[in-house]
Amino acid sequence: MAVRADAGQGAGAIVAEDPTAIRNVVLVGPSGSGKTTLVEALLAAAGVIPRAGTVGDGSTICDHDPAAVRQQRSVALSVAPLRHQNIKINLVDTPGYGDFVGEVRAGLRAADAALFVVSAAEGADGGIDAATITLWEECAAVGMPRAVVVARCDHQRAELEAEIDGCQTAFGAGVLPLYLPMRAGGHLSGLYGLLSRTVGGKPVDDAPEEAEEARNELIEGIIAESEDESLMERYLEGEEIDTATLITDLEKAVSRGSFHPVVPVCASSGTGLPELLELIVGGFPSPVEHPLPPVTGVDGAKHPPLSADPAGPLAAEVVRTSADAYVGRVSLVRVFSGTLRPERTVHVSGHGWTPGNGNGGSTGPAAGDAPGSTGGADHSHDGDERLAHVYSPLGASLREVSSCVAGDICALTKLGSAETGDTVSASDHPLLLAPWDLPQPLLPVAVIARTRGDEDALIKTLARLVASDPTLHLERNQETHQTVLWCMGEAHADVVLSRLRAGGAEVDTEPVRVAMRQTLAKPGRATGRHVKQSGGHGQFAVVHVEVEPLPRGSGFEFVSKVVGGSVPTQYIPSVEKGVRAQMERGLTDGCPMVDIRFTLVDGKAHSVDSSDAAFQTAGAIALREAAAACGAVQLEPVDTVTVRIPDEHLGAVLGDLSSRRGRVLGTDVDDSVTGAGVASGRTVVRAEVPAAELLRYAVDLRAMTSGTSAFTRQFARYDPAPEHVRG
Ligand SMILES: Nc1nc2c(ncn2[C@@H]2O[C@H](COP(=O)(O)OP(=O)(O)OP(=O)(O)O)[C@@H](O)[C@H]2O)c(=O)[nH]1
Ligand SMILES: [Mg+2]
Repeated sequence: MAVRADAGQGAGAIVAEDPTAIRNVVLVGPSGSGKTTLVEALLAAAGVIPRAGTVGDGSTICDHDPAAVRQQRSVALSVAPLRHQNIKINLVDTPGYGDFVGEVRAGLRAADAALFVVSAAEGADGGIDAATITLWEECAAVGMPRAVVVARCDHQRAELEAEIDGCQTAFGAGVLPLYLPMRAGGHLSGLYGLLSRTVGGKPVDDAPEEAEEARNELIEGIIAESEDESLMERYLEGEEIDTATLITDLEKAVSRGSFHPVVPVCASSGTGLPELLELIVGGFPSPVEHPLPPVTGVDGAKHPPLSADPAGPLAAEVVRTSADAYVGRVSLVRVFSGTLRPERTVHVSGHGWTPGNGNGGSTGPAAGDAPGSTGGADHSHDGDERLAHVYSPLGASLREVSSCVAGDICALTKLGSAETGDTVSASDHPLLLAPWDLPQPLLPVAVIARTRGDEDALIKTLARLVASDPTLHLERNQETHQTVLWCMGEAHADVVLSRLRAGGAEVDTEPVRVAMRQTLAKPGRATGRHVKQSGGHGQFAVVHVEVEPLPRGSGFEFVSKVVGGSVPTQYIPSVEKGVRAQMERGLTDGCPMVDIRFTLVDGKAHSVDSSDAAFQTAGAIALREAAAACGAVQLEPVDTVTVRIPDEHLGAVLGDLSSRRGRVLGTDVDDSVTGAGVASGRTVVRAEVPAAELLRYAVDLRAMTSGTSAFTRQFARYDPAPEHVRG
């Protein structure tokens, strides 16, 4: 028995005993295409739930997060298993909205095959956006098996034939329908199987007109992909190839990722659901056939590749972390190798990701350059933890199981240090799985605790959120004194804020401030005089200085031209120290000074009253006096921005960059996917843009290009700020 229903505490939980009896399927596609509703319909059809809930009233298994209910769309990946023909199918629902692409990446990692769900309600193109096409291409690059589901077929605008054509145009080679829609009274009544020439296993006399032509096309497609080369010859000689052979070859081609069936479904009537389940069980690969991520020892030492073997070394990966009010931290885990059992000690290793690292997006200079920004929590951890129970997840509900074999997905609770992306392995055989690619969050949101009492809750909840969501970066800016959350977009920010509030922290947002700098407007001279000699031990230090602004990026230069000991040698470093401290503090508004040469030319000392402290103060005063005499110039950070966009948006993007005071450095063909110099229909624009103008660029660029663009940013330098942006 490969799959069984667990009795006892985990009543109803579906348990796979063998990886070959598992299919992990991720549902991806544009927001609103019907993924969550489809999962619900499949669960109801398989008897996992008594009836399907709806996204509209927030009663689905997958959209259980309060933010998902409020936003009426999925905001996180969710796992729901069902059993069909003695196979455990783990459906991994993902959000289609662009902000949550991190969840899609995790879902792809957890699964062995992908269902691209497009909507018949969107007209002939199924609402297939550029992001979905890019995802398709990425899956193609790694040979991920894929099929296309045309959902929402009950919609009155549904034009299924045009829709199927639209999918072929959008996704390209290898996309072919296995079924044609049958209609009764204008509604989808069933699917005509092109290979079997049946509807629901029964022959019909009213086959769709175009069925034979489509059948031939399908057969030729299958034969072209067949590993049996004699098949093509036999077919061309007129031999009727038997259906069983064709189905076997078709399933092999689907499993290899070279053939992509299109299946229309209607969640409300259930049409297409049995066909879809059959495709998943028969055509999609089991975890045994899916390549596993590379693995090393925790110190990076070489390790032989893993296989989906329940008896192999334990290697599992946290694909999602969430918090449950009752059980605390819940880690959703895909087991790649070995078997997870309750009440064992396991090893949990992180990747040492530090949020903010490599993130070009910083209010000030990029991380590394920025004295003001710190990465936030330290994510490097590596240690043993005790497992309590192992659960089978069904959306938010957890059912206890006695084990979870290689290839399956389960939930673990109370793994205190486990974060999304971490590897869980055996404590006596610790391993580290190579991390997956994650997008950079580029929308800064500054948060502030409403009261002092909320501060503790804010800090604690933030640490937890950052650990669970690798697309959320935390920056504590020491210069602007702001806590900045870097989010993927406004919908992501909304989820983050609602989770912060649910964690007990009353938080408000405030405008994000950009860390400015100052320099001197022109060269000049000044005197720093610190003399206090009325009673007791006095203080005496006088310095005469020359100052001048330096080119951008020069930093600070201190020169001494003192002759004849007018400032005693031991106090010259004191002057420098005082000047440096004043530069860091800034003049009045805490804005540090940069790019200045400070030359000490002369001064006076007193044999008793002069001291290190007195000369530090005199140096600081000299700088303040110099700034008062020469005037100060506000400098703002400027970033180098790289934007990748479809050519048709080039004009709009360039116009918008110039309205952001941007300076375009150049435009080029974006050949990052097509290869050097190969036209791609996309352009890459490089520009320099003041950071203050980029605060909402993530949102605005997406709106301007309908989500088809991407950008990165990297601190370049400071430039004089125009009057209206000066703080
Ligand atoms: N009539 C009808 N409505 C559907 C069907 N499938 C989905 N819908 C509706 O379409 C809307 C979007 O469906 P969802 O299931 O939330 O779509 P999704 O793909 O999960 O969207 P995201 O979570 O944002 O990616 C909801 O209002 C559903 O009720 C269907 O087969 N028939
Ligand atoms: Mg959804």
